[in-house]
Amino acid sequence: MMLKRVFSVKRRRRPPISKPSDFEHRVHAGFDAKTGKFVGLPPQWEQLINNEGRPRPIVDPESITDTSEPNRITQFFDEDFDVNKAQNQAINVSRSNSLRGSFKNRDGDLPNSPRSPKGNGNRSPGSEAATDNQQATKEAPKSILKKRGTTNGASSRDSKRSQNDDRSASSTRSQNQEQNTSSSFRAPDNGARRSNNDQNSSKSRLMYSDEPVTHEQFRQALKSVVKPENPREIFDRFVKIGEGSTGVVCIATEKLTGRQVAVKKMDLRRQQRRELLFNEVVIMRDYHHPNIVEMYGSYLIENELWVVMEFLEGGSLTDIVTNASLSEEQIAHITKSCLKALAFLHSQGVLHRDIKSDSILLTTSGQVKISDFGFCAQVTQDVPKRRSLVGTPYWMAPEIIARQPYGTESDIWSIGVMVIEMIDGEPPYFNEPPLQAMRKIRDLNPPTVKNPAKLSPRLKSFIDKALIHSPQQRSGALDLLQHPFLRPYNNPNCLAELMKSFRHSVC
Ligand code: 3AM
Repeated sequence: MMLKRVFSVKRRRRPPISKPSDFEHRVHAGFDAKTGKFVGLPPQWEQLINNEGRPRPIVDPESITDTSEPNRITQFFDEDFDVNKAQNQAINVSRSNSLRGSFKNRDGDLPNSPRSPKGNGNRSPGSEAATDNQQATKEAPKSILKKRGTTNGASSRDSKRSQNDDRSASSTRSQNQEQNTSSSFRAPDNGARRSNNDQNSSKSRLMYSDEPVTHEQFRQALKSVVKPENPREIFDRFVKIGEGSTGVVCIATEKLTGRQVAVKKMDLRRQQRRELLFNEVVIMRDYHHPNIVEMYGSYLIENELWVVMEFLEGGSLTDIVTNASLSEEQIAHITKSCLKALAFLHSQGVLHRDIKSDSILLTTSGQVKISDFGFCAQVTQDVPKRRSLVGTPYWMAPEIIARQPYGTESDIWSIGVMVIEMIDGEPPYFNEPPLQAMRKIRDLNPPTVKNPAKLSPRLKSFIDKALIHSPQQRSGALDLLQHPFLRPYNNPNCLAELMKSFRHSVC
């Protein structure tokens, strides 16, 4: 009887679901029974599954760049773009972020670069590629540029993707407001910037590229921001000292001066999002601060981007936190140095997005500098928030994990986690798999150190201030620099003794 009633219930008609359309086969994953491992996974997934060694940063899996040829860079600019609507017209974060400035008008006018701290058109060190820029423009294939009348011209794939993308698009768009109708594929500028009027005009003529961008085209774009020389003629005695998330790092010697430098070599074809390579070059080129690692130049050697920078012989803070016990004075000195760099970057609208002990380098005298700018992003007045999931899981702020718009405060959370690292030797939830840890960061009360009783009230209060769950309530870098935990300590040499035992060793 019951059964009868059940079966007599009229079946609801399923809503019609169309077949998928316009999809791309970007990832082909499989399982290798012999090795017992997954193969073909995007690097960020692989990292989540095989979490061996130091955790690596992840970038929004929704905007993974396929590194096989041909590839697409969807550049997002439309003519008659209305800045006021920008917040609702989302596009791809990495692209907006990293290739911002990779497009210029034919007249050589700069579409963007709001972030040169000098703001006066001065060229900054490492930007000696102006003539090369012109060359790149000539060489860049015109096919990748498409003038676009309205936003409706976007492909359905783009509009679908854009639903999850970063609002920073509007930044890029507004920064790229141009008066010319023609455009060409070019690389970031030499540090000059447009006037505020130009940046804020609500109507603009912008550039758009929706064609596949090949490896070669991408190379050409990158070539136009690097120095034209062959670094092998300038440096020799390359010795590998480590491997980061984007490539290997070597020490080398400058032939002319004998000075030691660090060279980061990044294979363009092996990047989670190759567009982010522009960050390494452009951010370090444009921003100079005593607590930021100095870049001397960048070069393109076949398929590798080489970033040559000052060599910090003390190595990374990770080595120290995992092998030594730091005093509160030393913790304060390191934290203060990082906050000074962040206060500067944040004042320019730059978010680092991967603050952790691995990104902090030291000299043997105990100077502390932030490095690894490969994941940073820009916020502006027009686009005060970012949205992409970018960072290293254990250090990520809850708002990033919760996919809420975030700003400079997310770096402050990571500083709080890094302070815990300096006390406990590892970040909170480090024994959990990354996804589990991220869930806990998002859902639980802010983490604390393993043994809070060991801390001075001032240090405890500092951690509590940095690790406030709500980004609105969290202090900024400048405020935190005034915190009583940091104020009493003013001895820049407090690390010198400890650093004697920490020196880079070659691999
Ligand atoms: O693998 P470890 O931690 O020994 O500290 C960085 C890391 O070393 C080091 O290269 C490795 C991979 O990122 N490194 C990166 N940039 C550096 C620099 N400018 C550097 N070491 C010294 N100076």
